Amino acid sequence: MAGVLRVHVRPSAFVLPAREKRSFAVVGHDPQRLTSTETERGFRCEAGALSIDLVLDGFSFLIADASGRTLARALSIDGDARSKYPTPSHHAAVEFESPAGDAYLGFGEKVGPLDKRGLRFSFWNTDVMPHHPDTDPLYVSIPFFIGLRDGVAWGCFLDETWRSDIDVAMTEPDRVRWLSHGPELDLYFFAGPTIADVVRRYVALTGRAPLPPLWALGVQQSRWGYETETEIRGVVESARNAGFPFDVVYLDIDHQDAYRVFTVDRARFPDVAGLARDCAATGVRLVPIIDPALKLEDDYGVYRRAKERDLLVRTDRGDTLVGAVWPKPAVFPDFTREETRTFWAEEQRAFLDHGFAGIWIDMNEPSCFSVEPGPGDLVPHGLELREERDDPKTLPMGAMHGALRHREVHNVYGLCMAQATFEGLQSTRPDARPFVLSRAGYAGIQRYAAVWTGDNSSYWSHLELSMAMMLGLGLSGVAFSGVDVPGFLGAPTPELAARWAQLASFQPLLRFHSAKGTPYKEPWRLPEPHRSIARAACELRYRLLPYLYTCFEEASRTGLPVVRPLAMIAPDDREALVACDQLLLGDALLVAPVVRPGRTDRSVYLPRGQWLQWSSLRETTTLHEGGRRTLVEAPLDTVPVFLRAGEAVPLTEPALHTTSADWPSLTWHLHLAPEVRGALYEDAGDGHGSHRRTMLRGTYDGALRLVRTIEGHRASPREHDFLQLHGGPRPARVTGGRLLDDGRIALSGDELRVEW
Ligand code: MIG
Repeated sequence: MAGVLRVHVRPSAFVLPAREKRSFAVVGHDPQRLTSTETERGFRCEAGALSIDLVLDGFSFLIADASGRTLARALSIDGDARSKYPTPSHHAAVEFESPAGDAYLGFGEKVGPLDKRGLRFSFWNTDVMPHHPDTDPLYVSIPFFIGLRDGVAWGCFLDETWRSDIDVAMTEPDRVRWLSHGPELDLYFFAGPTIADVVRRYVALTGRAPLPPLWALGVQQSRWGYETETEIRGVVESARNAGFPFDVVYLDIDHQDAYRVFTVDRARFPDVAGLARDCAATGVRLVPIIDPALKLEDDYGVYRRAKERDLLVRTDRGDTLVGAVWPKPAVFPDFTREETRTFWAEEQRAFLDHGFAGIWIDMNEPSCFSVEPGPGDLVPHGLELREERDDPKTLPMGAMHGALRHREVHNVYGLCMAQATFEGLQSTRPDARPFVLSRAGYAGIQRYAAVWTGDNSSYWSHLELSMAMMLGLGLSGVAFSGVDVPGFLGAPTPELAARWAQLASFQPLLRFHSAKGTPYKEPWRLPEPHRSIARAACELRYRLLPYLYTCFEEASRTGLPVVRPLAMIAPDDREALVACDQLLLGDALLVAPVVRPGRTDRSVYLPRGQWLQWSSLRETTTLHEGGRRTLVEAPLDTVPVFLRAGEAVPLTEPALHTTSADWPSLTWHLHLAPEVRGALYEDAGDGHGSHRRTMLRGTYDGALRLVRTIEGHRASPREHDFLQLHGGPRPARVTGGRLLDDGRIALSGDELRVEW
């Protein structure tokens, strides 16, 4: 692929024989033709937009782009391998030069600010509850980062599923050191020059996210645990009675019969199919949780069949590994094998017949509370398998997935389970788009699932942190992400819950979720005025869906994230880089929610250009010149939002739930500027049928000339789109449309001219 260069190094090749590489992440690498020439100290290879200069004494290399600009300089590669029973121990590391001022973004699901310089992280999927603003590692591992030097971006992906540790100029201020616990380094470098270029290339390599069904972008309601069918009916009824729009209710582990996955407890849920039907009648879908571990019990069919077909993870000795999670004792399907994924899809098929719309997968790091008879005993002669870096909450490092050790495939267990779940949904219902929500993942997880950031807490600090986390995920290919609103653990004040709902309406995945033992956190249970504020936030979400859905369609085509850091439009602006308590939604909207208690104003950094204040998407008010900080009013019922100059954002009317993405009513909100543009993608909201893409393009120089082009064969359900102009006086004359009393223009043709 042009602009992508793979460097595969085996520093310990003299000890370990080469194995054929099986990548779990890479789906789209077509190697470029390399031309190589000798240089004084080594040789130089050129491929597409990138070149690499290798220095052979001591081994280092330099990556440059087509214009000769140095992107990365690897100062050293080192490695070590020793044979040690039962697996050899090894490591391989690369060290990059890191001049002061270089920034590092991405890294998948990580805490901390957007720029991770000065921090240190590990890639090792981990179930942590509770986690804190400095907890690392968490559930998802995406060993990828974007380097930023003087506004020019490059990318680096270490496609190693082993644990790896990266020191981002923390220990040594001018070095980035990345150490994998595997024997080799399979590195991909990506050319910029923009952040978007790097993300697009990374996503082309690791796979695009499919467009989710529209309903998955609606409000989702969850709690561990709604324990009975009656309770779920009550949830739906009280939400509807309180006028709260929503699309999804989740069933957490309490729906299962004694924690046997793919079963339903008949005493507490006597008629799930009936429940699903009744929910559907009010526009609500059911999404149950599925954990990977199977209860070891001979009369449990799923276990029996998995065992008979030899699909379970084994111990080092070769017998079935037995652990304990919610089901005790429990065994673990080996999702790294295709036959296990096929088996899973078959088991899931019957379960889906209850009328479930999607699947939520949890505990797939995998989480394992304890192992029988104890990891130390798994190895004969008292040899210890546990290592210093061992993780007590997962499988033993030496456990076997086919011929591979757990320590090598641990990080892809969740990805492979997501693949099984996704492909199962796809084969069961070829006419529907799958929706899978996963807790764990590895690079490429976007192909199969949305990701939520696990067990956060109802703290203001977690509300603030959620933005940098979603931004990091988005830059790492995961556009569809969300955090539990208003925090899984703990008890939010009504103020925190209201503020959280305000940010959440702009989150790619909007799910209310809370933990057993915490107070009920459904937004309609809030006292006034917080309840109305939360309801307004949910309504805003439904108004926003035409724009949001268009952003998702773009993400599925290009890989660009839905929520984006300011750095994407202002890569050489330090202030924009550090402002990660605010975000961009697509190209057009900047959202700066209040994330501190008691505040009724908000300091916002606006990048260069003009921004029209459009708080809570109500009226547009002040026009702000960017490139500086501004203090704006943000009383409790207000979330500061800004519309970027020249952008047109399509909105619809609030609704109680989604239906299709053929919006019955649609208004474009355009911020007048010399060049204007807007986009809208519409289709049935699910399935693989026809679509219609509307593009607005135009100029404004006292008069506005706007051209609308439509692509795709889908007919529009509307007679008119409306256009609302912002940032100018009331128009005097309109051709190609009709000026209405409320100041909007009903568009009648594909060419519009407005004069003042
Ligand atoms: O050990 O299924 O992160 O969202 O509600 C806890 C119960 C297991 C952890 C998930 C959380 C879910 C909970 N699960």
